[in-house]
Amino acid sequence: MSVTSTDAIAANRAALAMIKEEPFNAEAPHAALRDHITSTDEHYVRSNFALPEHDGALHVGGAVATPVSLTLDDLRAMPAVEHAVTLECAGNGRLDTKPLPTGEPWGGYAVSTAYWKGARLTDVLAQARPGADGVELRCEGADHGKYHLSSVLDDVDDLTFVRSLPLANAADPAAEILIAYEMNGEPLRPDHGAPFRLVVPHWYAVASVKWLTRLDVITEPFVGEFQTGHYIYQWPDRPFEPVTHMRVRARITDPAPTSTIPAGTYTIRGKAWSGDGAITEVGLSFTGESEWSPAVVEPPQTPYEWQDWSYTWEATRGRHSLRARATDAAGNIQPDVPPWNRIGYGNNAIEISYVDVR
Ligand SMILES: Nc1nc2c(c(=O)[nH]1)N[C@H]1C(S)=C(S)[C@@H](COP(=O)(O)O)O[C@H]1N2
Ligand SMILES: [Mo]
Repeated sequence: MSVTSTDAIAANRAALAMIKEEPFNAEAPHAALRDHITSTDEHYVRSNFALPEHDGALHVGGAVATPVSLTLDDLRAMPAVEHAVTLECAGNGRLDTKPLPTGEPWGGYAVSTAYWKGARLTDVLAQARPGADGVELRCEGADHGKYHLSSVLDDVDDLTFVRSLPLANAADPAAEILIAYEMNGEPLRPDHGAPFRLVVPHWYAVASVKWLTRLDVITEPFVGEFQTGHYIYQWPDRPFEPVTHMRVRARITDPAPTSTIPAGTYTIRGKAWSGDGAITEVGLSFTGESEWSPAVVEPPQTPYEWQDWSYTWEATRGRHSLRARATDAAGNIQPDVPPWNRIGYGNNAIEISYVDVR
C-alpha cells in the first residue's frame, strides 16, 4: 500500500527543519508555532525506522472475546470524531539539556497541533470485547529495522515499533483516543502514519503509534524497547519512570529568538500546553530575577490543543532577556533547570530568549 511517490514524499518534507534524512526526522520551522493549527507541511516528523509498507489491515486480538480485522473503509464506516491535538516529542528540547544526552538533537520545535479525524479506539475495542484479565493494549506499527538498544548499548538487527497503553486508559471513552486516518482534512500522509495511526491526546507523542497494524489485549505489562528501554525517565537519583503525559510548557513565538525590534509597544505572543490540564497562568519575566507579570492566556478551545497567550510590552532600547513560565490546572509549574535524565526526555525548562530593542 505505497501509492505515494518519492517525489511527493520529498515535497511534503521541504518546509521542515531536517534533523536526520533517513529515517526522516524534522522539526517544525520556528514560524509554524505562530499558527494555532500547524499545516501538515510544517508538522514535525519523528520516525524511528524507514517508512514501512502497510497491508491495509488492522488486526485486533489477544485476550478478547472476538478478534476482528478492520480495513480503512471499516474504520471510515464507524462514527467519526475530529479533534485538534497538540503532539510533542518527548525528546523535544533535548539540545538544551546539559550534559547533553544521547538521542536526536531536537531544538524546541518537535511540537505541533493538527486536526486529527478517525474512529474512536473505544469503539474498535468494543467490537473485540477485551477479557476481564486484560491489563494493557499492545499497539504495533508496521515499521521495523536495525536499532540501537538503550540498555545493553548494542544494535539489534530487526526490531518493530511496539508500544502499550494501560487498558483502562485505552478503553476509557473520556480519553478520546483516536485511530486517525485524516490529518487537517486530508488522508494521512506516509510520514504521519498512513493509512491510520493512534492519536493519544495529552501523552507525549510516542504513544501515538503510526502505521498501526495490530492491537492486542495483553494480560501482563508489556516489556519492549520503546516502552521499557527508551522513553523512560532514567533519573540519576530516584527510580526510573515511564514517559507518559506532556509536561507543562510555554514557548515564545514573538519576538522570534535573537531578533531586533523597534522601541515602543510590542505584543509578545506564544503558546502553552500541558498533558495534565489546561494552562491557568503564563508569567513573563524580563530579568533573571523571578518577577513574573501575568500574560493574557486564551481559554482552551478544546481539551487537547495548546493555548495562545499574549503580553503587551513597552519595549525600551537595549537588550532584554525574555522568559515565559506556564502553570497548569494541576498546579504544575515549569522549572528553571531541565529535569536531567539519561536519554533527555521531557525537558520543559523555562525558555530563555532575548531581544534587541533599537
Ligand atoms: N510506528 C511508529 N509510531 C510512532 C513512531 C515511530 O517511530 N514508529 N514515533 C513516535 C514518536 S517518538 C513521535 S514523537 C510521534 C511523531 O508523530 P509525527 O511524525 O506524526 O509528528 O510518532 C510516534 N509514533
Ligand atoms: Mo517522540
